[in-house]
Parts: sequence; C-alpha cells; structure tokens
Amino acid sequence: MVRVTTLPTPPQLPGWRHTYSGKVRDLYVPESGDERFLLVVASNRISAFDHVLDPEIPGKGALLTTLSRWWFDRIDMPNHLADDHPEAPEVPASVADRAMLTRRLEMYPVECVVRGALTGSGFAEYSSTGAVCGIELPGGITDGDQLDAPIYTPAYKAPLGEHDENITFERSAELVGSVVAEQLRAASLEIFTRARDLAAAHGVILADTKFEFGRDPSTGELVLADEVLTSDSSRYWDAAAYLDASLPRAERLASFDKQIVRDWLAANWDRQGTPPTLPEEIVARTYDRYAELLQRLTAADPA
Ligand code: Q0Z
Repeated sequence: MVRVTTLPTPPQLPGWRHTYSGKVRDLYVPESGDERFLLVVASNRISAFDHVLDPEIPGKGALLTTLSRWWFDRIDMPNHLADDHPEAPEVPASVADRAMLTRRLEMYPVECVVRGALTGSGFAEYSSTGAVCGIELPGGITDGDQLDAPIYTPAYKAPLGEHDENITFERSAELVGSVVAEQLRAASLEIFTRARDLAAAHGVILADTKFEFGRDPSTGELVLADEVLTSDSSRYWDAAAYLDASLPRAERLASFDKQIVRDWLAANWDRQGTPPTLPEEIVARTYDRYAELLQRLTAADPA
C-alpha cells in the first residue's frame, strides 16, 4: 500500500525556495532562478519502519553532512559539491553545518546499490529466487553473510511514498543507455571497494550502500551526487559484534545507528498508526551512536 505522509513545512531560508522534501532531507533552489545550483539540507529528522519519528535527533543532520563531506574528500571522482564555485549563492548560516551547496545535475533514475553482504531486500530476493537483480548467487547464503565479491544491484527510483524496485543491469541499461549503465556500475563498485576497505580498517563493516549519480548539463561529466556513505544511505555494522559468533544474529547485524530506535519501537509500538514519541534517553543514545560512527571512521588510522 502506498501511504502519503504529510511532513512539517521545512524552514524558509533566505535566498532559497523550498522545492522538495524526502523523509529526512530538504531540497532548495536559488530564489534568483539560477538553475545551476541546489541546496541539499540534511534535517535532524529520523525515520524507522517507514515513518518519520517525533522528536528529531538534534545534531543528526550536521553529523551526516560531515560524514558525507569526509567521504567525498576520499573518493577519487567528480562530486556535486559547489562550495568553491565563484558564482555560487550564499548558504544560509542557520543551516550551514547541515547543508551541501551543489551543482544541479540531471539525475539518473537509477539507485546504484552495492552489496558486500546480503541482508534486507537483497537477502529476501535471494531467498525466494536464488538471485539478486539477475545475479545468480551460490546456495546456502544466510542473512548477513558477506559475499566473496561485492555485487551491483541497481534499483529503479520509485515516486515519493513507494519503495524502490530492484532491477537487473539490463533494465538499468534500458533506462539510462548501456554506456552510462556500465559507467554507473563500474564507478559504484570502485567507490564501494575503497570505502569498504577504509571502514574495515576502523572496525566497521560496510554491508551495503546506495549511490546516486547525475550528469553536469554544462560539461557532460558524470558526477557523484546526493549524500554518500552516510548511515542513512548505507548499512554499517560493528565488526567486533559481527564476528562474535556467541551473539544472536540480530545483535551481530544491528544497524550501527538506528538499532536503538528500532528496538525501542518494536517493544513499545504495535506498528499500527502513528509511532509513539521517542523518550529523551532514546534520542540521546541514538545521537551518541551516530557520533560514534563518525568518530570511528574518522579516527586516526589504526597502526
Ligand atoms: C537529489 C533528495 C533532498 C529529497 C534531487 N546535485 C543534484 N542535482 C540534481 N538533483 C539532485 C542533486 Cl543532489 C537531487 N535528490 C535527493 C534530496 C530531499 C531527495 F534534499 N533529489
């Protein structure tokens, strides 16, 4: 069923016009009408079980924006950040720590998902068909198993309120053309591999992630867009917990950041109607978990 949720109106920002909101982010265009730029603002909203929860997690948007920027700095590919553009409009001070001033791209309608481990919708598809997005996998894989090599499992970007739909590589080529489809796959696998290795060196498993790409209309260049490798677009697991065979599977595969919220909701809500308000303690512990992920990844490299 498609449920259309109403979201609170995002704040007005001087010089910018609100154009679109997802569950946790808001998109603005310049009031000047300059179509070269966009402002992507990470809110402090948090979602779980397909609902945006109350209250917000203060500081979450800034943490995730810092994480995205940190990854952009480590990925050797053109990205959409336009901070240094001489004609870029000003970023409002009120959202400076959670905003990304970007080039406005022509986005490809394909979510570029890479999986180093099989869980979630990927595991569900494998369980019923033995394959994910047309990629046949060996038998006997259990939920959360790491794959011998990461796989590219694209999805079609569904309209607001609907879930993205897993598609085959061939279908992605029908959507964007075979040359671009190959470029998206190659770039996604390369970035994933680099990020996975970097995370692993910090005791964190990057299970899967989703990239979005676009084309710069002025240069024709393929550009990495959106948020990258945040915990909202990726599954991170704690490596020590993952490797602890004495733990129940659910604990080994606990989401690095949202597990506290999911567990609390599972115990305090029947998943009917509006979810209950999160207690302050759950809000604080969830913030700490987001902060810990950033801290771990960005800590000085282990010796
Ligand atoms: C990103 C999204 C958000 C909901 C469009 N550089 C870009 N150029 C053109 N389009 C986008 C970007 Cl990042 C773009 N989204 C995702 C952002 C709220 C959805 F703030 N949509």
